[in-house]
Amino acid sequence: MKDLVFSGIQPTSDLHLGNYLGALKQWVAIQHDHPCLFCIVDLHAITVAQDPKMLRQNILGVAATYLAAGIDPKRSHIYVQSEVPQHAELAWILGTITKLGELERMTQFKDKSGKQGERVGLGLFSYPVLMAADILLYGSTAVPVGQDQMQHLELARVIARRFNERFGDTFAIPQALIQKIGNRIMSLQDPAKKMSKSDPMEGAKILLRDDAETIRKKIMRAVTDSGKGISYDPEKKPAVSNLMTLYHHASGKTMKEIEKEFAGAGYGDFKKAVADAVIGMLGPMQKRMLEFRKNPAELKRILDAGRDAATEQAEKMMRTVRTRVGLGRE
Ligand code: AQP
Repeated sequence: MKDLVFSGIQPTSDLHLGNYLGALKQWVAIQHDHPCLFCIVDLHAITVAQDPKMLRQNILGVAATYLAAGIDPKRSHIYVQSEVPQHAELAWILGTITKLGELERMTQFKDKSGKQGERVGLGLFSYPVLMAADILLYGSTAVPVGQDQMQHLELARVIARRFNERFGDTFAIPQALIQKIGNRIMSLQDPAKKMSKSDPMEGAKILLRDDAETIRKKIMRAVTDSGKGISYDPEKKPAVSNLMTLYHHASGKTMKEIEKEFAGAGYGDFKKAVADAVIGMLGPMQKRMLEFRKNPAELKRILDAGRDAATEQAEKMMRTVRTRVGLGRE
């Protein structure tokens, strides 16, 4: 049987190149061989304070980005998480079998709660339980993720097994789909940190909507490593290796080919080539993004259809879950 694929992105702001290379690009390829659900995870987004008006705009922006990147709504369902309330219902149930210690170990919680201090909410703590619910609700067996989400996916597997042992075989155990190169695109200003939507440093990330001039400026100003030479070594040359990863994805060339192409070249020439390639890769997508944003009726039709299809599948699973757990009445 073909794997059912589930994945999602938080509409916390405009998406960046890390989201594209670590998630969207993979999704576009996968959808040709697998049934897919691609969610805009707005319930996850509110685990960090959001401006309500901006959140609504970002939801539509992310939907338009999915489509512009090449997600085909005839093949895959695109929908908004909060419009399928079964996600939150299952998260509550799974929360009752998740241990506090398991959640305390999550690095994303430690990172994000550190930034929020006393204001840190319960939602941020239980974020991985909602993510487990997202995946298990549809019996998804394959979840494309970047490196940063691997720990959460591992916890989803633990929770699924625990539920199955306690209440009978209900959930498929999901596997991560992780690509070799590009699963962790790093900040252009600090190659020790991943490129992240919430990074306040503008130059750290390339937004998918950045114009050619902005992309060029950000890449030309990207930090490089000490020493010379363009060689792929994420340990010793993390900044250059990160730029090589962008070039690899944008040009389709292997790391060996890139090293050969720039043998003896300086960082300046290399960065120019990276900028040209990234601009070339994003250009057509940006045009499509604008077209979808200008056509709200089409966007609405796609999201409505996605919501209806997802709800039907989710409710089927929830009927089984409620019965197994003994909730409600017969
Ligand atoms: N830097 C990255 N490199 C590769 N993949 C990445 N992803 C995110 N950053 C990178 C992948 O994008 C998908 C969606 O992520 P998300 O928006 O749900 O949450 P996130 O991982 O927390 O993304 P950000 O950009 O860092 O957002 P903020 O700053 O809001 O937390 C996931 O598949 C993720 O792996």
